[in-house]
Amino acid sequence: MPTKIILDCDPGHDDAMALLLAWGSPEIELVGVTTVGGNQTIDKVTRNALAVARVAGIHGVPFAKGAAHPLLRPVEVAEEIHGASGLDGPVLPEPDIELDPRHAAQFIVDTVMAAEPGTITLVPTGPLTNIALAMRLEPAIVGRVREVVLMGGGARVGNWSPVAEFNIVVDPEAAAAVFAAGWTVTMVGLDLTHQALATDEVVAAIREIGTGPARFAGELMDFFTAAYREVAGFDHPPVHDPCAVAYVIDPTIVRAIPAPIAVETRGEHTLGMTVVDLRGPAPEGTRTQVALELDAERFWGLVLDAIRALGDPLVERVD
Ligand code: PIR
Ligand code: CA
Repeated sequence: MPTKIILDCDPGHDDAMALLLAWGSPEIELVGVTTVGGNQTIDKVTRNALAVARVAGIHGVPFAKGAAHPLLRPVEVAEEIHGASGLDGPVLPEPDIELDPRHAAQFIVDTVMAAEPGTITLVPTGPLTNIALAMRLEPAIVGRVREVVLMGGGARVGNWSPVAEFNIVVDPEAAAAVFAAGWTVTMVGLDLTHQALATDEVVAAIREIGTGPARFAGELMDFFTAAYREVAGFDHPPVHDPCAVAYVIDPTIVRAIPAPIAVETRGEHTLGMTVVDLRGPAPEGTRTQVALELDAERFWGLVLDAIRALGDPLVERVD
């Protein structure tokens, strides 16, 4: 039985890769895609999500637009990494599917409450605004979700500040609520995702597949590589978001350990820091865990298999 997930994302180059991985993997049933303002404004990331859906041939999956703003703070986007569109690089096709009329938070509530308890995994790869709003709309989702596997934070590393990661720091109040809710949360943060580097060999192997989605992913990685080099001085960019999807597909490619995790919402220098207590056996009943090590070879194997499985949707269309 494939694992049912809702991917809550802000595409975003690596979010787009997460979508390709989720749709191309038989271990995953994508029951919905929700968007959240993050890497770019909500209208841009939503448009990008629909464009990726067209490239990947995603059909029969509801897409719902979510929060434009963090819970309390002003909008902050990552334009220098993802460009003016939020998904600079490839030409984006016009979307060919309609958005679900519901707000993402309502969609999450409806979907989780209608499903068998313990069957839906939430996979947030952007700021946690929609998830926090869904918890407020219907607190019972906390007891019904199977688990939350999120890309965000870092135990020992930041990117948007010395100690904070973008997804957490742009909406720290939302993140604090999600980590404290009491459901099982796996933090797939920078400690892990900085091991998922799109090396030249990886990008060449993606291109080699030769299909539309493969070319699209190659162009995404070219832009992302140049941006990460320029902005962060990385030789090869970390492709964060598909790591969370990969953990759902096969948790054995990740080493994760239970640890209490708190989100700093008041620090002068530490706002948005994920404070992970690694001092030693986690207290009984700890429901949060931190991902620390990735089997990068198997990870990229999953990504390549998924892209291969997508085929060439825009070519195969017969209408
Ligand atoms: C990546 C992101 C934001 C800023 C930078 N510098 C790099 C986005 C990615 O989409 C990912 O979800 C997360 N936020 C990594 O911080
Ligand atoms: Ca993201």
